[in-house]
Amino acid sequence: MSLVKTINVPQPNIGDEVTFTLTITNAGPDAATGVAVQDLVPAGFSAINTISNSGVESPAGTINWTGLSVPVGTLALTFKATVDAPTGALDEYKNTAQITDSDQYDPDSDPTTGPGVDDLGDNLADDDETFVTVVPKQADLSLVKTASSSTPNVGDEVTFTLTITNAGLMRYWRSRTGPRSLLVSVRSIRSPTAA
Ligand SMILES: [Ca+2]
Ligand SMILES: [Ca+2]
Ligand SMILES: [Ca+2]
Repeated sequence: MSLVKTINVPQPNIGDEVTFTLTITNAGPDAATGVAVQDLVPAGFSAINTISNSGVESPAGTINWTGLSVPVGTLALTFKATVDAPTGALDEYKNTAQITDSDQYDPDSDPTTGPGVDDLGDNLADDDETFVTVVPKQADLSLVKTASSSTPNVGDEVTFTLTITNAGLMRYWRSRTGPRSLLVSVRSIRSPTAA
């Protein structure tokens, strides 16, 4: 058996609810029974809900499924969680999951040992362990306004420039004209009202 974890939105926004899917593949030849899967949801997510296949969250952030039957083919487990703002903690968006039990022998992985241990000591990747790291979108926007003259005369034409800078890693998708900066010019030739 093997396990792959995916997320429905690879680059969600902070505050989004996302759906994780754990796909167990049983390459046969027999159906697998007594299968258990554990998912460690990191600190960058909260409000875990809608856990499929009678999975239980206990303690907080750890989801366990037990007693699963996996026919030859695949079985998908899903749950939802909310993406929290980053705190800078190590691997706060790295989701790890593994198969932790099965009644049947697996020729290339061991459900009793998890990430960090080479199952079977064979120097081969362990296909019963999986992780997905989520990269939330960030757009660090700032705004600066400048005028073409700070001491214009009445009747002069002055150009104001608003510069929006995105110092974040991500393009700000509401900007239609450019990924890094956006220039907006406003012209004003009004005289001051009478004092
Ligand atoms: Ca395997
Ligand atoms: Ca393993
Ligand atoms: Ca191995």
